[in-house]
Amino acid sequence: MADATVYAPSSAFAERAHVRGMEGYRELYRRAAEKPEEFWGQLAETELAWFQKWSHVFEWQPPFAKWFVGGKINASYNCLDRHLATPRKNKIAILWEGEPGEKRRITYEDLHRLVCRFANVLKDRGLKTGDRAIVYMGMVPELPIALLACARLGVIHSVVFGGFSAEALKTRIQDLEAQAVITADGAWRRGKEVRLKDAVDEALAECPSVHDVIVLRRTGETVTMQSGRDHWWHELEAGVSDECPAEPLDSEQPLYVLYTSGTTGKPKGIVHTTGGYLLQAQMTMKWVFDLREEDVYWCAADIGWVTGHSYIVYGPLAAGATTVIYEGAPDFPQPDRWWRLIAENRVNILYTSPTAIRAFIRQGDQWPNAHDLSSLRLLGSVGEPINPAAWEWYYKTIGKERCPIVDTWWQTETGSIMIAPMPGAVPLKPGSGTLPLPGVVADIVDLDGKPVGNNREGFLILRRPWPSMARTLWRDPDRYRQQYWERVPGVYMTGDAARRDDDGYYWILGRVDDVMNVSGHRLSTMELESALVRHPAVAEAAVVGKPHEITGQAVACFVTLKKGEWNHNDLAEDLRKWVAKEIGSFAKPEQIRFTDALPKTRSGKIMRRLLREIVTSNAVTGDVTTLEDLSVVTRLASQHDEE
Ligand code: 7RM
Repeated sequence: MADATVYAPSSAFAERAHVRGMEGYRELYRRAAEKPEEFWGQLAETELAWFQKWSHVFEWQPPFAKWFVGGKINASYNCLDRHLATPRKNKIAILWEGEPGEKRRITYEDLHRLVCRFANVLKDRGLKTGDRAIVYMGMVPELPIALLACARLGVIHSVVFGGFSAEALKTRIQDLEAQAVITADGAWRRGKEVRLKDAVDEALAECPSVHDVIVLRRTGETVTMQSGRDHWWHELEAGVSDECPAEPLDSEQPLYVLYTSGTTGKPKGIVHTTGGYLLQAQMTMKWVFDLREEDVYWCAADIGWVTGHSYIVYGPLAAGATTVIYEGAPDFPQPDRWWRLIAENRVNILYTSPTAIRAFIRQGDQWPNAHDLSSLRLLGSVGEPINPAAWEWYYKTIGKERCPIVDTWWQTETGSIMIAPMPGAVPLKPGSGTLPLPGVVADIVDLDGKPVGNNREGFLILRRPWPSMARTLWRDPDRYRQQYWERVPGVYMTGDAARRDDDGYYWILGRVDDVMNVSGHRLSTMELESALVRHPAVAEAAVVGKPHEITGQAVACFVTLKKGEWNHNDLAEDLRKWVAKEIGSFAKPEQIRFTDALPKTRSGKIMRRLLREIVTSNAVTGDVTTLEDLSVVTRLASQHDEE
């Protein structure tokens, strides 16, 4: 992998970039490494607006960090108010398109007014600093409006992705002991209504902490409203003022809690605070997306995931960008919806996931090819390692070989991008997140915490605390310590396996539990999957280890195919040989199963844990609340019975 093709920044791109050439990158990196407090302190001063300056930049009682201690700040103020005194006042902040086709263009001034009004609604319901509000909505402008209104008052928000079930919603409301739920009657997805309010009603049967439910009318379908508890957004908003001053909050005031699945059934409530989070979200917008004032920027994630928090809402708005939000499915009404949206709005930056890219590849090039994508100048990838075939397709078919691809490695816990190229500075290698950003001190270690050096696989760790790091797990500091900081004392354990090449580039191999050992050979699921999807018949593949008497583990593959007529028996044999050829005969799959879909989380990550259970015991026992479509698992398990 180390000698993969290298794509240096074009001179046209580099000339206009914020950070130019490797010298530009190295200089920033060196300054952050040598004097981190000075580096971040200076940026906080010049890049953010504070009500009161901090007394010191950083306090570290491992593993608990504080940034900009004593400083007073407000995230909503930084995303809105401070832009109103500049030419950004009339710039489009949110460019929204509903799935049925409605368009809304909301300027910074409009957004400020809408946020103030909704903050007044929250105030009228008695919500105050430190209270918790669950936000369970589709991708409508009122979702970021709700977040920014909470942030204005210091109400801690927790977005629950609109695709989660009532059960998953309930456990999150209970864990957070939320006082309020902000929701909608429903959301549009592939032409059908997702019945959000029904799910809220079901969840709330066992959530005594909730005293208010605020319901946006989006789909207009009938819902039940419980009197005293449930209120329509538009009715509460009717009488309120357009003015609502932003509260000067402590820099360490929790901004949000976002639940993410861990290794146990109980989701972890990742806590992010205000000053440090906002600073690093905003800085990475500039460094990684090379954001320019005139850009139309589109992060196509859902705001229910951390990517949406940092790179649809807080990062872009703090940086004064135009951020695109699309409500619905990528293939509705046709598989060219995204490409149409890019062409019509002259989108300059597109940030999406490998899983979305592979789905587009499967649909065929005719869909993007029918549209003018020449406005694009930068592409981004996030969520999982991007396999070279998907990278090449994204680069050629979408970027027309003009646009750098920034492969961004980070986690819910890190709050912002940690490893990614600065596109005007760092040459790309497909499949690598390249180099750590300023302030990020990464390394690869063995189980004893000893650095493994270059070209060896090991655990990816981060040695130094950074401003946007998670501060703790909601009401569970012990689990926070154990999970991330104890396996190798004093360093942050990411849970990912990785390798660094001789150029210092990081290659993420996937979660630690996605790495298998076959006959003493370490094999990453990523390497195998990547080999499989290079085969012309394969659309997507998921690989897991299956316990094996002799080799320790054997390779089991789940494969979805491109459209066409295939003989499954011949193809399975063909794929076995293919893998043997691509990687080596030790990697030859023992089992290949064809399926019409893979079990994925709602953010598109393949749930290999479930596949492991299926190949091991043919039953699924663990937590499946993060799964998008449960029937996939049922079909896979019953398919085995027939064999
Ligand atoms: C942003 C996000 C985090 C996990 C992480 C990795 C994987 C994310 C990349 C990646 C390889 C990437 N947050 N991951 N980005 N692996 N290359 N560019 O996804 O908390 O939901 O997931 O996702 O395993 O630990 S997350």
